[in-house]
Amino acid sequence: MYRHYKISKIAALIGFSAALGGNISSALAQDANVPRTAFVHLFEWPWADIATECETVLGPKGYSAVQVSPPNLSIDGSAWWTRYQPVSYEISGRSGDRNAFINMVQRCKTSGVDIYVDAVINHMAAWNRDFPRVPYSSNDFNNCTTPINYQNRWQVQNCDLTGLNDLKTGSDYVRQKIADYLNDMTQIGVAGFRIDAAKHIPNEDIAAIKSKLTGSPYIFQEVIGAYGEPITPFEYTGNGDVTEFGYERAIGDKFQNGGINELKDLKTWPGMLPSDSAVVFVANHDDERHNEGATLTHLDVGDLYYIGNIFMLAYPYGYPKVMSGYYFGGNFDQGPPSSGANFGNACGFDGGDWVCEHRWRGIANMVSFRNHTANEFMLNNWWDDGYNQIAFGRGSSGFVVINRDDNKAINRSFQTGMPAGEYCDIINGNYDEATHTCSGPTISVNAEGMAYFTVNTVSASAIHIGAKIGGCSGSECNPDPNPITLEIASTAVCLSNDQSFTNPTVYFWGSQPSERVVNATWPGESMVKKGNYHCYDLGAEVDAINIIFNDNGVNQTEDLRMQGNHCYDNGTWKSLADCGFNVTISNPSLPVSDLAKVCYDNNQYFDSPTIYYWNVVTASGNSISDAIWPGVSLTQVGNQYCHEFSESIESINLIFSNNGSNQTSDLNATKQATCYQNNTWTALENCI
Ligand code: ARE
Ligand code: CA
Repeated sequence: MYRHYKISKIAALIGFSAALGGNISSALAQDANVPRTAFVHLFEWPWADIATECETVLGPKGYSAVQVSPPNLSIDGSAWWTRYQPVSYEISGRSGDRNAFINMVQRCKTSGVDIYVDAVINHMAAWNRDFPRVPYSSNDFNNCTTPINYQNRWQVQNCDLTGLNDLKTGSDYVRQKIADYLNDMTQIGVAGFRIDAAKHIPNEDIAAIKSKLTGSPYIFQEVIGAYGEPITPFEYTGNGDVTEFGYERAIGDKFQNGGINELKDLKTWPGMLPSDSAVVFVANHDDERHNEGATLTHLDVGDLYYIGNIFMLAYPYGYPKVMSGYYFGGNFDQGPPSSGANFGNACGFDGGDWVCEHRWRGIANMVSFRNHTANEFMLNNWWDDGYNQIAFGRGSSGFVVINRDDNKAINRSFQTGMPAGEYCDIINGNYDEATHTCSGPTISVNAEGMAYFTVNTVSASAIHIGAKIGGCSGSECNPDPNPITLEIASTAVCLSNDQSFTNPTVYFWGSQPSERVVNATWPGESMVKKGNYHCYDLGAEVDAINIIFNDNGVNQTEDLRMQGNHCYDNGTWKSLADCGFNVTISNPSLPVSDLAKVCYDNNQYFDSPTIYYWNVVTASGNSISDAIWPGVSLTQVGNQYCHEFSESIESINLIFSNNGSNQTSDLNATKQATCYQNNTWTALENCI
């Protein structure tokens, strides 16, 4: 839903070409009909510098937006982090004054680029609790100064974060002051907000602030998901997008330590946010300083960081943010260079102090790749060498080859899925949109979609439909939203249309575990058209099931057995993802197994959720003895807290409590409904 908003932003850009001033070569400009789907964090950049950058680089290269550093008044000091210590909501600070800020917002907008403000609203500066310029006084703050234990939900949200005065975001006065600040930004033309330290604000407080906002700004929340912590990123998706730190960690691990082939299914790894709720990044301003080693950053030797960014921009998951900072020579506190990259200083590749990752050719051009492939938000034609060499397609719109190997070049042909023609290798050359020519090497795709790539160690090649030599023509320029970008439940079974059935029908029987799915009656259930496939949702996860596809009782396939892979494509079983579907799993981390799991959403926010049970009736008749009060502690699984019994249960009496205090009333679960969510029992599969 949020992704949709960003893509529909194109409407707002009509007239963009006409609005291009004399200082931009329209040859470079991205077509106004192409969506903008990736943004950049210009960390600590001055407003005047950002305005110029929008006009000369970001607009033409197709960036959607810039995340800017907190614009409001903060404590004095040269360290970068002073800006995370607000003293007022007036716009004033190191990057410039209010007028310069307004000027930037307008000029960026004219260039097709939005501004997202980093909104520091969880706290004020670490000094006395008196901020007359808002005004806030001691009454407007929470009163917990003990260091935060991240295992304790209450402390995370109510205690001072490293000494920063924690605002009472539960109070209407505070919420209104924050909303007034954000509305002032919106009125200036700011299009979105990063909610800093969102984990430290209860999600309902953010919702309450959001309800006071004018317009419909884009919102993404900084919530660092961490194993074992009670507060999860999932809690915040109702308010807007959320940062997916699991993605940053995965990229850091696989690109640094090897095994990037394992990133193929990254978007479905347990615990990952749904794609349309996730903001993804290779590094952020905190981790490039403090998490070097685990995070891929510009400090990495060689081009790992470069190709990691190329992967991010090619891989169909989340809303990518390119980090763009400055060199700090090991001094983690060091503030920014005293002049901007366009005003006296320069980018690193020109000998300056700003890193300017967003201008690196392969990164800047991959933004265009992502934009031009947005209609086909899918992954196909995957290839890997089993370790550090990968290649994949984005429908018929783009293809990328990434070589992370230190010793071995790639020299081979790939099925690209793309229309025949000559394409600019946008990692190694620039495409000129006006003349449809390429400044570097080209790749030729033959009539069968095959193309030969030579890719050296730790480098990449990429081609896309928007960078075809001579220009693309007709529908190939704008392929229909690929059918296979359709969402599908992980419990569905799909059939390709090569059978030419008029009324595709699926007959099924003998599910394992038995009883998970009731046998169909011949000829079975009719299947619904999904792009090039027909699908039927079995409604439950099965380990295996027998299947016959038929034409409403007429032509039929032989007896098939579906086990693991759910898409019957041209005579072979493939995964739904390999058929290109965007697979939705209600909660990827809640595996359905024969073992009975009882789960609780902990909507009472217990610190130590515990289950006490008695009268357990098992399917086998074996007895399970009653728990001893207050029972056993629950284990966090995704958004739920669960207890797994050693065997299937039929029914059970239980009480959830906070390790003995604040207990629920006596509850009873049945085998059909073992998840207690929003105070009602539901099937485990329905729990989110
Ligand atoms: C500075 C000094 C401190 C001093 C404090 C008050 O460095 O020594 O105590 O001022 O005087 C940034 C800097 C901080 C800086 C702060 C204010 O990083 O060093 O403190 O500005 O000037 C947690 C939060 C997460 C937060 C990270 C850094 O959950 O929200 O810590 N990230 C954002 C920004 C930061 C910013 C702030 C919040 C504050 O991105 O740049 O701080 O506005 C586990 C947990 C995480 C936790 C992480 C680190 O992984 O799961 O939740 O992140 O540990 O503690
Ligand atoms: Ca708080």
